[in-house]
Order: sequence, then C-alpha cells, then structure tokens
Amino acid sequence: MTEGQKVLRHPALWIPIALATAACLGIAIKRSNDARAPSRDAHPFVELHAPRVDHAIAIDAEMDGKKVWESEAGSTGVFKDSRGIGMVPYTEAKVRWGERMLYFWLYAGDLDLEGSVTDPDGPIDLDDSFHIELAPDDRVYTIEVSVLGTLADAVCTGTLGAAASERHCDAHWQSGASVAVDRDGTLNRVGDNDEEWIVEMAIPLSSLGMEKAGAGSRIPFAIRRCDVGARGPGACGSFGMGEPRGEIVLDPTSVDGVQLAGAPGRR
Ligand SMILES: [Ca+2]
Ligand SMILES: [Ca+2]
Ligand SMILES: [Ca+2]
Repeated sequence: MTEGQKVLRHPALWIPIALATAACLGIAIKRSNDARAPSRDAHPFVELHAPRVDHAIAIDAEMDGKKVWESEAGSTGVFKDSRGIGMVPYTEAKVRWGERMLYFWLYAGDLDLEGSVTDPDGPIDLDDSFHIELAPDDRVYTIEVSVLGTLADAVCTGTLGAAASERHCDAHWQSGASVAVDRDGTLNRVGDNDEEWIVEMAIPLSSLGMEKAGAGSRIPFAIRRCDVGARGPGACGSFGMGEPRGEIVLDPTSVDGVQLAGAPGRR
C-alpha cells in the first residue's frame, strides 16, 4: 500500500478531505460558468514536454546503449484504454526534438506480431500499428506506422482525435518520415515467443509547416495503438485522443539535463 492510500484510510481525515473536495467542485463549477475563461480551460489538455537532443538521432532501431531514449522525460507513460486503465499489452511513446526533427520512440508489448501491408498509404490499421495525429495549424496530420515499418500518412480536415467519418483526408501528403523497427518475435506465426516491437522515427518539422519551431513551440498531439492478433483486432489504448487532448511542448532542456543558454525555463 502506498503512503497516499494509508492516509485516505484514516477516518479522522475524511472530514477535511470532503470539505476540500467540495471547495474544489465549487471552483470547477464557477470556472465552467465563466464565459471569460481562456479557451484552454474549456478544452482540457495534457502537456508532453519533449526534451531537446544535441545531435541527430540515427534512425536504425539499434536500441542497445542508445542513451537518448533512456530518460523518462517526454514519455506518455502507458497508454490508457477506454476505461482509463493502463493498456495491456504495455504500450508507450517517447518524444524528442532537435536538428529540425521531431523524434519518436514507440514501444509495443506484443505476444503475436501481425503485419502484411507493405504498400505506402495502404490500410495498415489492419496490421499491428501506431496511429499518430499532429495538429500544429487548422489541419490534422496523421501518420501511421506498422510493425513492418510501412507508413501511411495524410493531411486531414477536422480536429485532433475526431472519428475518421468526421474528416476528409488527402493521402498524397507525405511526411518524409524515416522509420526503423526492432522486432522481438516472428511475424504472422502464433504460439511462439513474440515479446515486443519498437519503432524509431524522425519526422521533419518542415513537413508540418514548422520550419521555425523552437523551444516553447507547441504541437497538439495524440497517439493510439490497437493490438492486432491472428483473430483480428484486440485491445486499444491511446494518449491525448480525447479529454484531455495532448500537446507536445518543445522543451529547451536536453535529454542530458542541460538547458540552452538564454532559453526560457521549464516553468
Ligand atoms: Ca501519404
Ligand atoms: Ca509470432
Ligand atoms: Ca499484435
């Protein structure tokens, strides 16, 4: 049991906690009724502070000893399922930036690696894959990457996390992303010892119309993964897709903990 759980079990502490909760609820209701409240208050969001890298990351899926991905900074933590519970199998994303690139490390625990689509812009959501959405302006850029390293990218109308039926997408858009996949298991064969697959990816910020992005820039961001098995779709989990939506913040702090000279602080 954690210290926090121990405290909540003590009966004498319930009265002040209840009073504090009621006070918070009162503030929440007041805020929601305040028409002058900033628009951000009406659209809850969760920031993901992506640390900066000093050198370009080699996109080769060679993860052993690659320290740039070791820090938990810029991590989504385990994706949440529709009930808000940590997704099983374990799934997580980490984000870095620098050298005019946005870098992703995508981790997918997986007992059954399934993938067959090799055509770019093909229906790779039928395979084990990640679905990323980035919305730096009034469009939504979608980038899907599969266990095979196949990419499907498009620019869409609509809002972050909206249903596919509510948006129009143009797959002619190309992200220019570089991708490498590290697979620990065998593809399309059930019953052996699959464990995981990891994507390493670099997306040029210029592809998102963000040539001038720098420390402090914000990119609305959401990501989803549905595990696919031999029998079809399985568990799904996501980060930033609904309430709250996600937002990448390009942080001036490097993964080594060094801040750029003259750059604004994290808080
Ligand atoms: Ca495309
Ligand atoms: Ca297998
Ligand atoms: Ca799978």
